[in-house]
Amino acid sequence: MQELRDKYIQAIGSAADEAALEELRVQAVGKKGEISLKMRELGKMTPEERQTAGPALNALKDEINSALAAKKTALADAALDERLQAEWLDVTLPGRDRRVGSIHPVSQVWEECTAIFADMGFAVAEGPQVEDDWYNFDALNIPGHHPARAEMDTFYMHRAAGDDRPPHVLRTHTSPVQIRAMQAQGAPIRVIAPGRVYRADYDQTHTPMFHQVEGLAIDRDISMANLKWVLEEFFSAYFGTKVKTRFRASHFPFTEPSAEVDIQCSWEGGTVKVGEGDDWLEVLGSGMVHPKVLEAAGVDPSQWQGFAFGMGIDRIAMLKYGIPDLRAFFDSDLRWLRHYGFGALQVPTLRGGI
Ligand code: 2NL
Repeated sequence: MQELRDKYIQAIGSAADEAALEELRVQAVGKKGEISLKMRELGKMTPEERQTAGPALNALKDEINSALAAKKTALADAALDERLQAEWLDVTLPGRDRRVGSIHPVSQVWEECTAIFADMGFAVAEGPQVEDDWYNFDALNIPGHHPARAEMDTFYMHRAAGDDRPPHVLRTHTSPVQIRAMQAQGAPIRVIAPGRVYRADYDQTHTPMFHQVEGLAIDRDISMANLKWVLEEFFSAYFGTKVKTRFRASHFPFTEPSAEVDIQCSWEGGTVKVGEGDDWLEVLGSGMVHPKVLEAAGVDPSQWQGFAFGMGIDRIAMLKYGIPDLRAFFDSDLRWLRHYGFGALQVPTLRGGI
């Protein structure tokens, strides 16, 4: 009996895992285990023998059962300790940064302009970026000899060999969109035309593609006073503070009279602040739509009149976000220009050409 006890107590003590422990339990105290068999033999014993062997066997069975239970707990604790060692986690580590996208500042400003003018009753007009030269120039009273029509400034598209119609151009402003809008809906009309425009120019303040928003309001008695109100309302909403404007007489072929518009600003330590101080910053061109332009667009200038203006979205985005170099917006997109074969960009002003 002592031998039996030592054998099992020792084996239980050195069992490597729960499976080994279960095997020992079956061998020792299972239905056909060694101790159970010995208990069955009690029946063959004399009553005296049975009186000592019976309790001894029961005590042995209890001892083995508790050794099994104790070892089982010890194994589980060891397993848990091992996992805690292996699977620890430093919850004080900083989180991993997620890459987040964002809307390009030019797109944000584009949308903001659209929303502000929409509040003043302007609808959005859109049109082609590859234009007929009539819409881009002639309808706007820009004569054939005007410098804007020189190849240095405008991207002309090639015609097929033998086709001698005037070439298409990449629109140099969104004015042709407004000509098309007047043709389509007549007067009265209140639209803005935001969009991409193209000029063969590239330096710190010019990119070959940039963004413009033009505005047009035609009715029976629209005046420059209405223009001034609309622009002051726009700039105050856009910059979030009251902004004064200053009109300077100017000249455009498509407006008469014409004015360049400055907004109030301060210059301190090389930074511009809009809506304060007594300096001025030129931001747009404007005027009363020239009668010839109204006529070209099918609107009777003896019945209707109105104002038009044009400003650079990129420029007012730079002012709002403090971006010093226009190329910051588009440098990464030179692939795009190459893709579309802007051969005309091989002009001396280009950094290295394309
Ligand atoms: C500038 C000049 C301007 C317009 C754009 C316009 C459009 C039509 C008729 C008449 Cl359909 N005018 N647009 C008028 C004056 C100036 O832009 O220097 N923009 C940055």
